[in-house]
Amino acid sequence: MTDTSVYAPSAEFVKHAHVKGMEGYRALYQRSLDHPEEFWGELAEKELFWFEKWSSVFEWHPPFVKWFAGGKTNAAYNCLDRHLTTPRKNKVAIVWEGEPGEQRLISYQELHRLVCRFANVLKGRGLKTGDRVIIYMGMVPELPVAMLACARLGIIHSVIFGGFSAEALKTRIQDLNAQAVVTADGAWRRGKEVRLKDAVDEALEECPTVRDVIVLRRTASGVSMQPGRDHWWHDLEEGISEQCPAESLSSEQPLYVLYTSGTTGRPKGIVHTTGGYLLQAVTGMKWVFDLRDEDIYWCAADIGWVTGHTYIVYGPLAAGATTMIYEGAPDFPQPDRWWRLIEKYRVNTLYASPTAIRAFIRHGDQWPNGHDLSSLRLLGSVGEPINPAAWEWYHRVIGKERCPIVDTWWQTETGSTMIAPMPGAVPLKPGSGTLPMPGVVPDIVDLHGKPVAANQEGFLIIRRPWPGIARTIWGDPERYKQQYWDRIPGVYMTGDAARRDEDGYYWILGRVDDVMNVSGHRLSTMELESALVRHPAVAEAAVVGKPHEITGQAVACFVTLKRGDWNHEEVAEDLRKWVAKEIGGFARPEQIRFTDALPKTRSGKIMRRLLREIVTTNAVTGDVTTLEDLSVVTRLAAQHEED
Ligand code: 7RM
Repeated sequence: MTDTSVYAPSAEFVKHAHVKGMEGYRALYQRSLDHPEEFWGELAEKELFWFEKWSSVFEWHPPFVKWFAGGKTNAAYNCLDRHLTTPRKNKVAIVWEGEPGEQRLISYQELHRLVCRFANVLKGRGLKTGDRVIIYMGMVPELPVAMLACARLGIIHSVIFGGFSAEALKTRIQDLNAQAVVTADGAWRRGKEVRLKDAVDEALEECPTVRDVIVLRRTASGVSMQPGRDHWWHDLEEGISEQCPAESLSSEQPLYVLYTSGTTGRPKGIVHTTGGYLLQAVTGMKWVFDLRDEDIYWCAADIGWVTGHTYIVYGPLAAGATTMIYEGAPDFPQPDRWWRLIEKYRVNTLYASPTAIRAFIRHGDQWPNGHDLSSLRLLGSVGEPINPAAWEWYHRVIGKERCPIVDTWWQTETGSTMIAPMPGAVPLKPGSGTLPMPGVVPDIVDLHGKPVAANQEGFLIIRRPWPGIARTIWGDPERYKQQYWDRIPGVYMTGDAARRDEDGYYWILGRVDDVMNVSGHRLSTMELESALVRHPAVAEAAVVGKPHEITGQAVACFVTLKRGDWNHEEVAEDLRKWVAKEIGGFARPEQIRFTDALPKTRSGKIMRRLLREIVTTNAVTGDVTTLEDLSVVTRLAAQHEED
């Protein structure tokens, strides 16, 4: 799978970069390992505002860690107030475009005003430091306003992606015993309304701890309001004070809880705290996104998952950036919406997922080619391994072979990017997240924790705690310990398989349970999927292992074809030959299933666990609350019965 092509940063890019050349990267990295306290301590002083200085940089009592203990700070103060004494006060903080086409440009000063007003609304409902507020909204500016208002008061927020069902919402509210819900009447998605308030009403039938529901009017389509419990956002803001000092909070004050799927059916509430999280978020803006003050920076993720938290809200705002938010679907009203946005706002940095990129490949090059994308200077990828074909397309068609692509490996639990290139320093290899970020000490080990040789596959672990690491799982520290720290004692288990090449570059092979063994050959689903999508007829593919009497596992493929008139039997036969040619006869798929969509999480990850269940038992059990479109699974299962 190693692509031998290497893309060194251009002289032009290096000239303006924050970190220049490999010497620049190596010096930073080495210092972060040799003198971690000085390294992070100096950065914390330089990059963040503190009401009171910390007494220790970190305290490590495995598996629990504290960063900047004794220090007092506030995430909202860092994202807003401190910019108001600088020329950034009139800079655009948020560029927003609604799906129907409205535009808002919100300056730092204005965002500060909006956050103070809403923080006073929360205070007025009796909410205080340590309380939990659920935020269930679409991608409107009031979503970050609500997050920052909570942060201002030390209220722990939990953003639930607006596409989640009432059922998923309910279990999360219950897990947190939340006191309030902030929502909207609805959200726009592909020209249709997502009825958010209806889902809240349904969820709250079994959530006795929720006293207040605050409802933003977005779609004005009419919702039911329960007297005493439900309030319109604009009513509560009437006559409200615009003064609201930021609370001086412990560096270790929980900032938010974000739910993520685990291997069991029960989602995990990942807890992030304030000082360390924010420090790594803000430093990554320079190191990975090479942020300049004049940039229009766009992370096209949803705020409902960690990429949006760190790289739409906290990182960019703490860094004083202009962060763009687009409310709706990428293909609405036409598949060129993203390219239109880039042209219109002269976007400089685009950070997106491979799954989005593959969807655009499927729509065809005419959509991006119809727009001026020359403002772009940096591209990013996150969420899953990017297959070489998608990398190449992104580089050529979107970046015009001019923009470095930062492939960033990280997790909800890590808080910010962990393995990622500094684009003015580290030569790129398509498909590799390249090298570790400062303070990050990864390794690749076998089941007993023993490091494996170069190019050998193994478990990706992290040896030392870093500032932004999740501190625990909400209400379940024991699960945190077992899940991440006990399997190989004393190290953080990422759950990913990877290998490190002779240059020290990391290649992520996918989740550990996505690695198959066919006739004693280790095969990664990624490797197979990558081979399949190189075939001219294939748009997207997911591969899972199907239990097999003789070979242990057999390769089962779910394939989405590009538009066209295909003879499925012929294509299937062709694909078998193709895979045999690309990888080897042993990898030849036993089963190929065509489908017009793959089951995905809301953040765009293919849910191979479900596909595995389909090929194994023909039924789907376990947690499906993170699925984007449940009907996809039902259709696949039904199709199986027909076979
Ligand atoms: C940021 C995010 C985490 C899992 C992780 C990996 C996979 C994420 C990459 C990647 C290869 C990447 N958080 N993953 N980024 N694999 N290359 N650049 O996605 O908690 O939702 O997912 O995603 O398997 O463990 S997450």
